[in-house]
Amino acid sequence: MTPSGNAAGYFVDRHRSERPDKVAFREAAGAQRQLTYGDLAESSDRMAGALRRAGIARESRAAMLVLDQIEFPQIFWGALKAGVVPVPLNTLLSTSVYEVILKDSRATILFVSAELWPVVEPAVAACPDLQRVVVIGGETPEGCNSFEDFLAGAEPMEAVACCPDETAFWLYSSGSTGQPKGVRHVHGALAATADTYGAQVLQVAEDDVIFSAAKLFFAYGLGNGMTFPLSAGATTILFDGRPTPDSVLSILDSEKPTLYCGVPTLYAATVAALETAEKPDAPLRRCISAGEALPEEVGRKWEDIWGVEILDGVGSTEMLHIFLSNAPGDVVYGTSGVAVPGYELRLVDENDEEVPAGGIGELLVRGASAAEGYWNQRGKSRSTFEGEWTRTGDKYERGEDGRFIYCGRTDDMFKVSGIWLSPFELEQALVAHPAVLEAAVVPARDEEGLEKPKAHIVLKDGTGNDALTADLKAFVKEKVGKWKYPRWIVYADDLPKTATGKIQRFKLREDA
Ligand code: 3SK
Repeated sequence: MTPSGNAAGYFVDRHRSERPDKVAFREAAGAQRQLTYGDLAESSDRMAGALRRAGIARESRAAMLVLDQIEFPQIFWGALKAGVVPVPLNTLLSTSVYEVILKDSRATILFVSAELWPVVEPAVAACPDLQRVVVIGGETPEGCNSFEDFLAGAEPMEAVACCPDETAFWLYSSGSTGQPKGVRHVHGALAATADTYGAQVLQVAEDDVIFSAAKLFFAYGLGNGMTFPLSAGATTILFDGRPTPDSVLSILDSEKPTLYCGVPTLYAATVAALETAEKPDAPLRRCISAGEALPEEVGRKWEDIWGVEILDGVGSTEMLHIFLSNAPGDVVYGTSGVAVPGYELRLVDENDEEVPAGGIGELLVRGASAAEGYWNQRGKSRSTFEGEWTRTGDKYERGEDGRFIYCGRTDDMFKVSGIWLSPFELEQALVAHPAVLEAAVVPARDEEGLEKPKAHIVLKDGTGNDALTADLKAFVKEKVGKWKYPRWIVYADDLPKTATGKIQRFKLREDA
């Protein structure tokens, strides 16, 4: 019997007797591999034994550059069982960033999907702490182990006893400004998100089939596709490819998920694709969105198409999952909703004074899933985790009805004619225009050196021209007020984004 402090007991081992033959993970898109709850309990025991046999010490880090495939949960839970700290990495980074992260984390073992080996291989040689590399699938490169060889003959190992406050795993957050930070999460944080957002907002049930377009390496995807379904005994669809409108529609069609977890850009692009593509027959009962605020229009259009509302929410890597969200049956598009049960929220001004209703302030959150801090970044830890409260770096307004309305990152806000302007408000107005797919607004200086809004636009079709520019300016003036309209509009094929879909406005600023 697994000791209760180790999260693997609740999420994995209890299913050994409760539902051993039920499918926990199924790979989409023809891969046809699956893992039952019984398989997961058994193979994660073997993974723990293999890590121990390989001399990977308790509390050392196991980097995971792993696609959404059935090996991911086996490694993650095997590591937790061994007391080793898995560090799932964003699969879309560059060699130089992997080198920074591998060195920073001092990982002693790296698990990597064969498809991703070429990009991390040059970094591996520069990381003296790495003792082993285990490659999943494909040809095993020289000096590495295959996944099968690494596990072969390993004695199953029971989950180590630990305290729920012990570090379980790290996630690297690059935020919207670049520098990666290792966010350290404890065992207890996993159940804290499953019991709050997972059980009370998403309301995952045993007969649900979940598909998260957000990958497992991202905190949002880790909850959606791993801990929430495992907490309920549900089934997750894993997809190792790039989520595009085509791939999402095809998975909705073939895998028939009941819960779909997307991000705004993908919802917007899928709504646009459905103007011509056929809508699949999928038994969706709930859709959620996070990563950035969902444009009102996109939420409405999706709901018109599917007859299912999107619960837009806000979370962070530091809080592990969503703490502010629209609730089922009580959705107001254009707002982020209210505190998720189990979390408390405050808005404060520059002097840390409480902001009165109607004012704009930085959002602070209190809840049991908060990280312990950043690895080796004491200054940033102290300025983010202030006792029980975590600073989010997001600016919000609280409406009369108590709902929170997103205004932008603290760093993205700027003043026009002395009045705070939320780039997000303008972006919302721009994407409501029928020609616009995406928009990002940043400050730029006019000929007098004063900051004014400049919009970067991705069109649904075609190219921009003067007539469209004039039309967009008039459209925004009409929607949000005369002084706020973008003085300049430039057209682009895409916008710079983090791997999780957040627009990197800092890259578009002229002082960038
Ligand atoms: O960006 C978000 O809204 C989010 C949600 C859940 C978990 C993690 C993140 C960053």
